[in-house]
Amino acid sequence: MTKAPFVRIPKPSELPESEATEESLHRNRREIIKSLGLAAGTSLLAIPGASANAATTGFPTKLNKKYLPPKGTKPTEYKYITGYNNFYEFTTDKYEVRFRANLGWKTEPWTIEIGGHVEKPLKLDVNDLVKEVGIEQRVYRFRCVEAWSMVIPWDGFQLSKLIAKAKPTSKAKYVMFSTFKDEKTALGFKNYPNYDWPYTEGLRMDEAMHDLTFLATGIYGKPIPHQNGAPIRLVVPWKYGYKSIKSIVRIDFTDKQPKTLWNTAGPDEYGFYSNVNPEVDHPRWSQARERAIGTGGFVERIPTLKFNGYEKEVAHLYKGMDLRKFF
Ligand SMILES: Nc1nc2c(c(=O)[nH]1)N[C@H]1C(S)=C(S)[C@@H](COP(=O)(O)O)O[C@H]1N2
Ligand SMILES: [Mo]
Repeated sequence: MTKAPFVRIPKPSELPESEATEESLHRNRREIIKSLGLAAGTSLLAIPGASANAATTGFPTKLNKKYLPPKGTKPTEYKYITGYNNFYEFTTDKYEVRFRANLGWKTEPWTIEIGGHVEKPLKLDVNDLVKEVGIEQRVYRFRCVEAWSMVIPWDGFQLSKLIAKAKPTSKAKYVMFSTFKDEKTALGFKNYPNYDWPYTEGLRMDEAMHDLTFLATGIYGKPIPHQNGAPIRLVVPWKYGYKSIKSIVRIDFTDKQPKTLWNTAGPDEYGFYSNVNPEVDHPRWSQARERAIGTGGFVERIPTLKFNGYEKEVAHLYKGMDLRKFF
């Protein structure tokens, strides 16, 4: 079967400390930090080639004060968010992704097709979509199933806005998302043939309509770098990171629970729901704690929270479900 992601504690020396600094990113981080009333952080380093394209519309964004950094946290530095990535279409090496995803891959223009149980199938240019719905900034926790976490200032818009445009019919019970599958762009399709490409993910309709469910086109007020899923990716902050599918090319409304890449690869290890839950361990490791990337020197182990800290907002969606069974 497929190889599951390995857990590896990164060393500070492995991070992109030596890249050239970029003044605009510094300014941007200072502004965010100021507007949040936080202490000034360390330097922000640019990634070569990042954001050469992507959805460039809608910036600068304004922070939505309803979605500030969760209590006791501050945003993870840009260099960690954009330097330590999971994007298996390119490579399973988290430090390599940012290089491999910036070797000529074009993400602008970019079209998303919307189909399945909708009144009328759509083809949308991402920049046109952003012009229509607008984007804002929100700071969310992000928790990978491999037990590491970050706090990320995303720019984007609520998925519910796109769903309203797509006009799903009453048959639509789930939403399925798909990433590109272009073998000329990325080596993962050939290098990891055991995965059921393209990468797909899914949500139940009420999860997709939830206020917190977000489509991101930016990070820290800049177009989203390739390695983070340019030009548009899902962000579902109360679920394990693999639900937050990158570089979306298709969205389909379905009447059945859609097939997902990780659930197909390991049904006993990666559930469809995948709500963050410190009480339900992964079969091969504990989910009770997580490594908060970029804190405490570099990595600090902190307790994992139920629904990744969003219990109040989302627990009602799962009333009556045994969350140990529907992991
Ligand atoms: N298309 C696609 N989306 C993906 C992945 C991937 O490999 N391919 N990895 C997932 C996993 S396991 C995680 S933890 C997050 C990582 O997002 P980040 O690199 O922006 O932190 O993206 C998710 N979305
Ligand atoms: Mo992940």
